[in-house]
Amino acid sequence: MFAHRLLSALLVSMPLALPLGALAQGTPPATSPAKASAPTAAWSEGVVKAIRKQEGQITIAHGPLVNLGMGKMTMTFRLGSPALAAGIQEGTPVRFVAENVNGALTVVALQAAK
Ligand SMILES: [Cu+2]
Repeated sequence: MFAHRLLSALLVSMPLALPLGALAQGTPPATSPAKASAPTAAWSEGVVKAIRKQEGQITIAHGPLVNLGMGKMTMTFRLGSPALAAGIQEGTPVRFVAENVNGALTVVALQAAK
C-alpha cells in the first residue's frame, strides 16, 4: 500500500522534476547496479615466453591488460615471487594479474590456464 502510494507520487511528480533537456532526450541511462562482491583482481591471459627465476622476470605474450591500459603485446614483467612460477614453463598458457608495483610492472598472481 505504501509502495503503491510512493509509486503514484513519483509518477505524478517526475515529469515536473525532470529538466526540459532530459525530457527532450529521453530519460538518462540508469546507473549500473553496484557489484555485490569485492573488487576482483584484473585477470589477463597470455602465453609464457620465458621465465628467469634468478632475475625474477617472466616474459609473457599477453592479451589486453585492462587495468594497465595496455593492448596485446609480448613483454617482460617482474615476477612478484618465484613461487608464482611453480609448474609454469615456457609455452604454458596462463591467466595472470599484473600490477604496477612501485613503477615496475609486476605479475602478482599467475596460474596455468585451464
Ligand atoms: Cu604489455
